[in-house]
Amino acid sequence: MTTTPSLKATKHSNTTTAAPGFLPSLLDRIPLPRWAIYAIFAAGLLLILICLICCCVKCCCTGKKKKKKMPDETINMKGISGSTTAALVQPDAVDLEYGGSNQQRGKLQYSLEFNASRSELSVGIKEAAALQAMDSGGTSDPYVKIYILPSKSKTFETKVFRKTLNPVFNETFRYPIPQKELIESTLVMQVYDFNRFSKHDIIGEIRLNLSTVDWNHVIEEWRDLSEASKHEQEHLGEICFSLRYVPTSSKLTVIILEAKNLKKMDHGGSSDPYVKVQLILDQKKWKKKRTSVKKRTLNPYFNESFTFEVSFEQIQKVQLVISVWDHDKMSRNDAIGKIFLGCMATGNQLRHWADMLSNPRKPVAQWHTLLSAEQVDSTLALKHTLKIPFTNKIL
Ligand SMILES: *[C@@H]1O[C@H](CO)[C@@H](O)[C@H](O)[C@H]1NC(C)=O
Ligand SMILES: *[C@@H]1O[C@H](CO)[C@@H](O)[C@H](O)[C@H]1NC(C)=O
Ligand SMILES: *[C@@H]1O[C@H](CO)[C@@H](O)[C@H](O)[C@H]1NC(C)=O
Ligand SMILES: *[C@@H]1O[C@H](CO)[C@@H](O)[C@H](O)[C@H]1NC(C)=O
Ligand SMILES: [Ca+2]
Ligand SMILES: [Ca+2]
Repeated sequence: MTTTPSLKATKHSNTTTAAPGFLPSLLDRIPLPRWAIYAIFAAGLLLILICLICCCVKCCCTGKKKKKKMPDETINMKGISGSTTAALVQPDAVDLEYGGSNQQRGKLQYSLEFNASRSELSVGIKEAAALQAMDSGGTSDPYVKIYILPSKSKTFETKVFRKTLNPVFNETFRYPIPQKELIESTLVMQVYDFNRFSKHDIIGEIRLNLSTVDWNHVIEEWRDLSEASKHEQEHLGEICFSLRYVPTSSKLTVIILEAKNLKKMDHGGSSDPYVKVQLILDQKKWKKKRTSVKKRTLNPYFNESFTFEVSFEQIQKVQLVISVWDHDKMSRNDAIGKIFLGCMATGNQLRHWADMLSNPRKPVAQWHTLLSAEQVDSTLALKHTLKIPFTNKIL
């Protein structure tokens, strides 16, 4: 222990004595004692050493940080682009706080254009972002329903996007409407969450007073979804049925399973429902069958099966119309609600039809929300009248 300082001291003295004449003469001219100069020199070296160490440590640390950060960033990017929603689903502390403090429904980007010479309104449903999660997995299966009030005659639906909160719909719908009527109308765009085995949940909606829109320009904008107004949604009920198509035997089988929450049509606060299954081919009523009547219930269970002969060529053109009616002994039967399926259908109805076609021989069951009979009839009529301009556009 005691030997080491003496050794150091001798080494020091050796180096100083061995130094050439120039350095000592320089040191002599500095008005400080030698030991002080050495101390300053040593301190300088130490400072440089500390700086070097610091730099090394900093480099290593930021390197590690960068490596750690990279995956985070890629996850965030994926979440934003919407290709993987898993990142958004992770119950992050920040997300939970955000969701809890204000109920974010999300926002929708749409476009509006009115062609006065054609008397045609084009509604573009572009995309939605940061939609509220409605399913247990922390996602939704969004689609958009579009209609115009007060006529409420034509309802369009976009395709359903599975398990995403940022769907890119990119669909355009055209309404033939005179300008006079247009400026007295309200456009309603509602975002729903699709559920195969239960009622579809509304995420939010946008109502646009079309009298306040500047029609000289094409409008394209984002807007936050607001809560759907309950009073105006006429609830007609839901129906569940399964579809099965066997191409080899040309057999289309429709099983009417059940309906629920049907609208009350009778004075007693109930209805006597039955279901009509109808096929339309080349705009003509082609085939028709119906279930038995279930007395005084709003949630009837049918489980009745109907089979039709439909060739593979006909299945591409046929339209299946399912309607629920209230039976009345004393007066005319009233339609409660209606929907149609086929290659010209949209939204959930088209999805069900496509599922049936892509799963030959397998029964595919799905719930559907009933629409008003007038609405469906006019949509069917509209499809026919618009068929020619649509094909022209594609060509
Ligand atoms: C409106 O439609 C007509 C007829 O199809 C077309 O010639 C015209 O370019 C359209 N106008 C606008 C502003 O898109
Ligand atoms: C949206 O549709 C248009 C026309 O079909 C197409 O040109 C465009 O690439 C689509 N955009 C996206 C983001 O899919
Ligand atoms: C739409 O806006 C106009 C002008 O602000 C107003 O007179 C009209 O009542 C509004 N219509 C609806 C349905 O809110
Ligand atoms: C529905 O009908 C089918 C065929 O008639 C029968 O096999 C099935 O058990 C019925 N299901 C229920 C739940 O009643
Ligand atoms: Ca869902
Ligand atoms: Ca009745």
